[in-house]
Amino acid sequence: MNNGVPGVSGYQGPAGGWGAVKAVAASVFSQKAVARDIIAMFRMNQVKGFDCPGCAWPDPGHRSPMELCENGVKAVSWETTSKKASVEFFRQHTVAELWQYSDYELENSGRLTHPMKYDRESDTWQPVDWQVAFAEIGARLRSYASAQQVEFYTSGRTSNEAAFLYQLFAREYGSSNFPDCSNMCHGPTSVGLTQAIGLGKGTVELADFEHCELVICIGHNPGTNHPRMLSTLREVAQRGARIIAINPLAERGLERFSFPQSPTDMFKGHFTALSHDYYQVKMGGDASLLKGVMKALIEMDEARILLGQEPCLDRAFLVEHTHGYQALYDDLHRCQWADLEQDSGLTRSQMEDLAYRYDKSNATIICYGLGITQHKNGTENVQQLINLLLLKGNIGKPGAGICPLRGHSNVQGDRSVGINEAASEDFLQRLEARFGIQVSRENGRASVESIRAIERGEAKALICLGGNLAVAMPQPQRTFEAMKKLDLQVHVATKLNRSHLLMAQHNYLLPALGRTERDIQAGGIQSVTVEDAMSMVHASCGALKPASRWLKSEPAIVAGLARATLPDSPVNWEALVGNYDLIREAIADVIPAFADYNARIVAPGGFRMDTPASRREWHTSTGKANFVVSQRRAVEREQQPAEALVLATLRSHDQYNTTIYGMNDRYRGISGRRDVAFLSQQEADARGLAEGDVINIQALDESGTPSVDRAMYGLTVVIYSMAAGSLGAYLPEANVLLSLDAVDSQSLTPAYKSVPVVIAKASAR
Ligand SMILES: Nc1nc2c(c(=O)[nH]1)N[C@H]1C(S)=C(S)[C@@H](COP(=O)(O)OP(=O)(O)OC[C@H]3O[C@@H](n4cnc5c(=O)[nH]c(N)nc54)[C@H](O)[C@@H]3O)O[C@H]1N2
Ligand SMILES: Nc1nc2c(c(=O)[nH]1)N[C@H]1C(S)=C(S)[C@@H](COP(=O)(O)OP(=O)(O)OC[C@H]3O[C@@H](n4cnc5c(=O)[nH]c(N)nc54)[C@H](O)[C@@H]3O)O[C@H]1N2
Ligand SMILES: [Mo]
Repeated sequence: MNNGVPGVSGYQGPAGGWGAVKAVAASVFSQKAVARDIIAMFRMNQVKGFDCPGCAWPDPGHRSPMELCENGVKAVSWETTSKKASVEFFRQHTVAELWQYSDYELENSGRLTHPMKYDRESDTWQPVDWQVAFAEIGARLRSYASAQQVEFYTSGRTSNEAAFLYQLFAREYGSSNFPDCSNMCHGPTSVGLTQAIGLGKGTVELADFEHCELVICIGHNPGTNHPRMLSTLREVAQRGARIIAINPLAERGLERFSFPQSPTDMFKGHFTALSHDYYQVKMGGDASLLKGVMKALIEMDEARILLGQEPCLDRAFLVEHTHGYQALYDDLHRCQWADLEQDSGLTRSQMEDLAYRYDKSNATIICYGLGITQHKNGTENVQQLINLLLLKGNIGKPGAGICPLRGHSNVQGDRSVGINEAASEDFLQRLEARFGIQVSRENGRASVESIRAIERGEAKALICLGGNLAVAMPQPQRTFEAMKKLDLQVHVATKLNRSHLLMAQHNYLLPALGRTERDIQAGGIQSVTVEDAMSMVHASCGALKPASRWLKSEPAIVAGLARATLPDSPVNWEALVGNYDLIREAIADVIPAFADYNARIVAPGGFRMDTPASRREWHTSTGKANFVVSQRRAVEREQQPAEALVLATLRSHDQYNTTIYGMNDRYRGISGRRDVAFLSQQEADARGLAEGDVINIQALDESGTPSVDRAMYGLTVVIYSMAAGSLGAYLPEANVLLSLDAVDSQSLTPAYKSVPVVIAKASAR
């Protein structure tokens, strides 16, 4: 609705459609990337091209002539931009000046072109020779009392080859600290699925979507974050299978979709209705909702048995393949409907409807994202999804299974090749044997622990292979201050961001080739490999001329750092970087799942990593798939005052994590601004608020007391179709409301989607 509030107009169209085409053109135009982009787009996600840096959704086997999507184009045009953050640019702007730029302006200054070193006296970044930078960083790294004082961060765009070399370097040096962006999104997936089914990844492949009868989309927003998934959902819907969405917000990408590559959709205004049922669960209410659905399913099962009808549960599967059913049954029996209703914000009859729909399907896929994982009970949430699937034997059969929607395009691959702060003994032994080195057996630190160690002064140095760690973490008030205490900070990056402006004693900014760019080493042109969210590993080969002749590839930068830090290293870093086939051979030697790596990536589409749970092989403590009982009621509502809301931090349609492409959020009807808070009509009415009113938000501490420090001022209320009890605001701006101590107790993933807050109308200004 348009209430005359500037930039808030609502959105009536389907996802995709002409809006997507217009946004594509605008993005390419604003980055002045036209000619280069056209070639790049055609190569993206085509058999011989490069992998789209946008998201981890897999490529269809049957490729459309141009497998691209709006947000993939934004990611590519943002990388292939002709804008440059050149030596001249840095000469003209002090770091203090750059700090005043918005996150959008920082990245919009363009590609980094030259290795830089911070000069404190002039407060500027100054060019430095690569070899000098390597030698100085190496000398500093050798100067620390313990290698465990150094943190090695990875952001998930890094290829398997770069990530493998990176962890090899860090481990040979003596560190096991691998904070990783997966700690911030799918930590609960790695931990929860491993305990439950013995595989920390999804079990489905793309072909399963051709056979499923029901897809449940819970806690993810594919229209923005995995737009190519909409074509898959469209096919599912057109084939007559059902799609159920569970999300506090009405997200357009889950409701209806007009396929930009279908002439009928585009010219006749057709769209496909995607979800058939939409359940607006309260933020943080999923575990209770899922318990309610399971309770209803079991009650229905018992009634059917009494009536001599076909039961709901797959008993043969339960007996042969699962462990812990009785404990789950007892727990569900004890649960009170009133509690489940209060915590989930849905009625008993809605949960029963869901159970009924679920029961009718013979093959169900559950897709989920950060709405499930980024909570204090994220791991338990993931396990409730598995419980639900197990009850009807929905794992390890065609058209069924669990499908976590991973984040960065290679976040899953980075984990597979050894970015792991608690690596297995088997892996470490093989690594030692292969390279003739010795590595630490100490468990290292994940992201939140790294920041805390930096804050305490225990960690002295931070190396970042990509990303924007300081901005991506909760509570910048603490994180930013911590970073400035470091002795050494090294950022390997393509674009300037705020993490690069938090000055330690010694700072280096090393520019890397992007995925679209040609990578030529001693052995000729190189390709890298990545693993998508469905465990398919495939090659990616950049074709474009690099943004500057000073750029180095990530593997070359890692090898340069390693050689300078470890002059006596027995690893032949130079040979590995000269020919990435040799890196892949080494990966195959160390990790059996990568056997015949080089041969297998030649096949069109690559190969699938082994996923034992998909064939009902359970590598768990019990040898079976484990039911896990969720122990807590909804996230801490009891301790909080009645007027508290649960805030989730949201991505707009125009951003990639901390990279802000533009100020619009088209599918939520917002244009030209980001200073908004989404609220339901019901909560607004209860507080006497109307759309356009300006509010302040205060986070609540554990005891329910409003925090003075964790507060945000002057946000404009947008009335949105969303669950009561919930509030939405954009990341990273709303990170000031988060706490570095509010994390999932098992995986330590920050609770970015459940911050207890109170709101108040701002006094007239
Ligand atoms: N264009 C684009 N693509 C991206 C990214 C990007 O920023 N931009 N980021 C990439 C990365 S790193 C990741 S991890 C993925 C993230 O992809 P998603 O998992 O889709 O992440 P989010 O956009 O944070 O939002 C998740 C959804 O969860 C809902 N939600 C919030 N709280 C709850 C809750 O308590 N319960 C339920 N059921 N739902 C809830 C929100 O309304 C929102 O629709 O996308 C990747 N792809
Ligand atoms: N409040 C809140 N905070 C969140 C989240 C949330 O939902 N809510 N989500 C979290 C999630 S899921 C994630 S994954 C993290 C993201 O955390 P990060 O991965 O650390 O952050 P990004 O914003 O993806 O990183 C962007 C930077 O990566 C660099 N870059 C881009 N491409 C390349 C490349 O090819 N090579 C190299 N070396 N560098 C490159 C550029 O310099 C760019 O500035 O944020 C987390 N933060
Ligand atoms: Mo992520």
